[in-house]
Amino acid sequence: MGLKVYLNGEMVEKKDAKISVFDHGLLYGDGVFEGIRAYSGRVFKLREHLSRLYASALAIRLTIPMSQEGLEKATLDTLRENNLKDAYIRLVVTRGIGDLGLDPDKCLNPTVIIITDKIKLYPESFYKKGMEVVTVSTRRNIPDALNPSIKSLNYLNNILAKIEAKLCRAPEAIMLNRDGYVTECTGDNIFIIKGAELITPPSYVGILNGITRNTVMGLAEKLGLSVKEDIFTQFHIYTANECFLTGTAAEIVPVVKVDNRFIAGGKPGKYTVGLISEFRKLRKSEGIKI
Ligand code: PXG
Repeated sequence: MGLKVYLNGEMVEKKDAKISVFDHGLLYGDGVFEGIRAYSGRVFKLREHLSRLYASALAIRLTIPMSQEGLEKATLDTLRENNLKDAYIRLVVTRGIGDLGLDPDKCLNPTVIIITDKIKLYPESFYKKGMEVVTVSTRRNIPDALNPSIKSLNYLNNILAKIEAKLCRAPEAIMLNRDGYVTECTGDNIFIIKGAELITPPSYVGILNGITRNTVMGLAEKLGLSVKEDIFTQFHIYTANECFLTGTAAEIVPVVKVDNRFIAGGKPGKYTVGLISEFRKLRKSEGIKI
């Protein structure tokens, strides 16, 4: 039996998990999503991800046609159906099927999708040796137009930045906001360490409030770091003692090269290494049981 996908209340075979070409998720990127991980039979920060999904939906005036508890159960059921203990989970809610016009009121039923699959991990060398990132010319969406706090299906801003980074042979892009302040990467939040201070851009510069970001801010205090949300520029990255990215897929990845300059001595720093090890302990012990 192949992989099953939850689609509007039913478990369907992967090959039959299809949606209409009139779905506004496809036609306009009108919808919201979440990426979640399960480790050793527990779904990490499931409730936090569900709350963010409902907040994103509320912000775009999309009513998810089931309760948060109902969607939590459907997520766990999908994992059980596929017998997955370590997984990547993708929740997607679109405006649903409408006509070719923009009008969301023509879409009567939102489409609800839960995909669970085996995880693709980043190469272990990223965690041991650190990765390279570049600052790109594509600016992060301005919050007044499309707030980056909304995890919407409109990821073109991030994709354009990713394309630029890859053209520079770097796997990730640092995106600045309109004013030139560092915001985040295309699918990860960014942190720098100066002395014993951990600094990450505040929400108002225009970022997704990462769940891994919040987790790491909590762990940092345990390691004796003081944690500050503050605006900073590329200068502060180039001169930082350490730098790393956080995200559900990436977890915590050290950054050792930025815009072709080695930073932080070209090696993952001691606090970053400590945070990675604390995070790996946490992900095993926490989470909702499948
Ligand atoms: N910023 C952006 C723009 C993101 O999309 C994060 C930060 C990190 O947030 P969390 O809550 O995951 O710590 C994200 C989330 C993927 C993938 O499969 C990852 C994200 C988005 C889309 C795809 O790698 N990251």
